[in-house]
Amino acid sequence: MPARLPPDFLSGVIEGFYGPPWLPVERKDLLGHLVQHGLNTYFYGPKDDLKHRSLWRQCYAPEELIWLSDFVDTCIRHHIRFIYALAPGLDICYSNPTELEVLKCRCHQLLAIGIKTFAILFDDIPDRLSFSDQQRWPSPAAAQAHVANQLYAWLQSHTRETRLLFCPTPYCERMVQSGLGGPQYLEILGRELHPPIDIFWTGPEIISREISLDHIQCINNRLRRPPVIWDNLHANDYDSRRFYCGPYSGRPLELRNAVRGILSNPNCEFPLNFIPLRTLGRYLQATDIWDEREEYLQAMRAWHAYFDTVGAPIDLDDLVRFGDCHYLPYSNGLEGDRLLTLVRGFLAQHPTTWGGEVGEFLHESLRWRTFFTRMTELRHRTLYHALSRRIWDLREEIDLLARYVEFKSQPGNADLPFRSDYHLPFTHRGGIITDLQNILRRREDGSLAL
Ligand code: GDL
Repeated sequence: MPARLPPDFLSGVIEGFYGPPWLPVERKDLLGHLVQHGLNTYFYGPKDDLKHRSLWRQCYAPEELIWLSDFVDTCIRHHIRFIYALAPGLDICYSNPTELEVLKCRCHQLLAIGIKTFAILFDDIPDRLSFSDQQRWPSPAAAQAHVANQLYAWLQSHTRETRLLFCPTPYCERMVQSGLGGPQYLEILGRELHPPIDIFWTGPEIISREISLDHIQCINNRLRRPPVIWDNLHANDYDSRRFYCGPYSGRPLELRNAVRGILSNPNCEFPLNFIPLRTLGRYLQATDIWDEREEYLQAMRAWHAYFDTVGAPIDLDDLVRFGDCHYLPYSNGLEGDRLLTLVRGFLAQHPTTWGGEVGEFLHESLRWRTFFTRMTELRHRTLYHALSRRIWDLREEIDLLARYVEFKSQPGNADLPFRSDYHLPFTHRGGIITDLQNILRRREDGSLAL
């Protein structure tokens, strides 16, 4: 049976990451993808749009409203729900009534251009109330619920069709466990926030490998409503070396019926989100089986069409292998794992005992080299630019390993020190970030130590 999701189920994309917001032209492109993949929502909340967060009190100047208004119209034409998010939590004084008036004023301007759905976000903010707020509320949850309820009532008085979403300060289980937001945060919120207001939840973690049904049922009980999943599975703003093009995974199909929506906050680089969006759409429409690897391969076949070059064509298998090296936060794809196993396997042995795997690796490294050259010839330059750092990094490391293996394989070199003229100290893996990274090392049990 295909999933029968209620008409008000939210599915789509959150532009909610740190870093440069997407371009207006990319957002328009996104609408086509949303429609194509059967998704119905776009959420505007880029952390680094000043008027979304740091300058949340300031209305848009008329010239700034032009693109927004135009985009909202386009969303309406495509039957995509546009959600505008405000994040006042960095410095709001909950007990100052003027602050609520400012929020209303911001929404008033946005209502006037056709926006009906709003979100109020309290993520990534100080979790203690100021002295004056403490005189009025016992907890951040109570203060935040008060502001959101007031705003919701005001929005309702303007349009019955309004909807409000709320992002709590602890928005995953680990944050709750660590006491963020104070005792009983979720229970207070569940009790005090008007039931129709939706609450975002990212799962057990900020970046959740899995979100189980049991976990969501437990959250549902505490929030007294099913949450809307803010899914950071494909978000990459926390590590600029990585991006994720693996399939939507780690969420059972039953999850769809246990939540009020699933919205993905994906890679910062817009062109890298083809597979994340396609597989989310397919997951939401899937019948009783979700074969994530098969979905990935199908999606890769479709994405391959974007990889036309000015030279020789890019081989689909090579693209799959590259994608397997940029799969998901907690797992490589098959080919990524195979490469690691191959290289680690023979490098664990003394070079004089190396066998056929070395030849296999060197052959593969040549193939990688050709692939990297082909990628520089992509016609779709914004796609190439989004990939270029990752191509560069992978090329550097595979090339270094190949040089090492070639050197050590030469008679008499097995125990000699190896140096590469192309991977010199300071310019290869240089800089203070690398130096700092090398101070505390992660152990196998996840702890960090000197
Ligand atoms: C977060 C931020 C989000 C960011 C993501 C991944 C939420 C609710 N907030 O904590 O803006 O993109 O992690 O780094 O997820």
